[in-house]
Amino acid sequence: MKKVLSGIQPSGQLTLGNYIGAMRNFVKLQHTHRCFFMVVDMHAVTVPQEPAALREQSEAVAALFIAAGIDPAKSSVFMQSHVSAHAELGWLMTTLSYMGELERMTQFKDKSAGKESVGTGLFTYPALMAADILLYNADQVPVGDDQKQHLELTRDLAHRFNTRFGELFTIPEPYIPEVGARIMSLDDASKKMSKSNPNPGSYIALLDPPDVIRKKLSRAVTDSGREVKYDPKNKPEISNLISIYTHCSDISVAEIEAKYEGQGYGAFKKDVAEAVVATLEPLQQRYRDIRESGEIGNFLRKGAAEAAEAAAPTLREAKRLMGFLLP
Ligand code: ATP
Ligand code: LTN
Repeated sequence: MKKVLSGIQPSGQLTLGNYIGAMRNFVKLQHTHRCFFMVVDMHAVTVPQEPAALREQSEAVAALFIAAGIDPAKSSVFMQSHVSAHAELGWLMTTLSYMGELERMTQFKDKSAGKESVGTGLFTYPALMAADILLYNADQVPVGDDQKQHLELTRDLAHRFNTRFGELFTIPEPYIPEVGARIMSLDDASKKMSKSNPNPGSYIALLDPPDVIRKKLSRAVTDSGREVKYDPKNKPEISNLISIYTHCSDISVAEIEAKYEGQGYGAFKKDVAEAVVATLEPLQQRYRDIRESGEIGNFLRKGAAEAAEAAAPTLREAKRLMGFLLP
């Protein structure tokens, strides 16, 4: 069975962008692949996190994985920090990566722009991400468009290791949705929707109550004109809402365009909001049930044990090939 691994940072409230760009595919792939899904807490601390908030968000993200439809009996769901092999192989990958290639990473450039001091963890972040993926010899990595560059680097590091020390790592492929790989911010369609945006009006959080969702979508910025047409270049705001709509309904992009022909934006925006509410309400109910059940700790322990078992032989072999004396 081919393998899948992905991770989401507990760096804030998960958004509709995380759901459409990544989590939905997690759920889909678990039927055909051996899957590992992590809450990447060690990545989250590459920017400052308040400890109590980090703890709460970590549990919330784990519960949202399950609420979104990931079956912990089928897939391993775990905290990155519970499997120490990530930190260890992460260090080995750091030693294989070059300053120049890490400096080119756009996520690093965006997150460090204008900051007076930038943590070194933010810089070496992609090496840890490479370790996450390579430890399990993942074939496919479901992510949003913004992670493509990190995946390229992972492939380069895997190839570098294999040629320098001996064949070990599978070269992973990104698995990116065709529409919705980059859900944009509701207040500015030139930026991706992001959970760490300080303006909550810029994103739909998966746990936003229905009225908040309606309000945020009614205030979403729209392009001038009144044609509901999927044209990301010339109509980025409306195209973003169309992507959201098609993902939260069974209506195709072409059908949406036909449905609102000659009608302007008003009715369209209302329907988008209702589709989002209908998609998120059952997920929110499952989320509450899971949090109340007190079971999260149990499935995270089980997931970590499975992951540790799968990761251990790869880490050991990587060390052996690099020339470490094995205990
Ligand atoms: P942060 O803002 O804290 O950097 P984020 O919202 O970008 O976080 P991540 O934890 O970095 O979220 O991403 C988790 C997954 O969700 C990744 O696969 C990422 O590509 C995907 N993703 C994040 N934002 C979007 C988006 N706006 N559209 C589509 N996919 C997204
Ligand atoms: N860098 C990713 C999160 C992440 C990840 C991973 C995704 C960490 N490790 C391994 C896929 C596979 C992000 O910022 N979205």
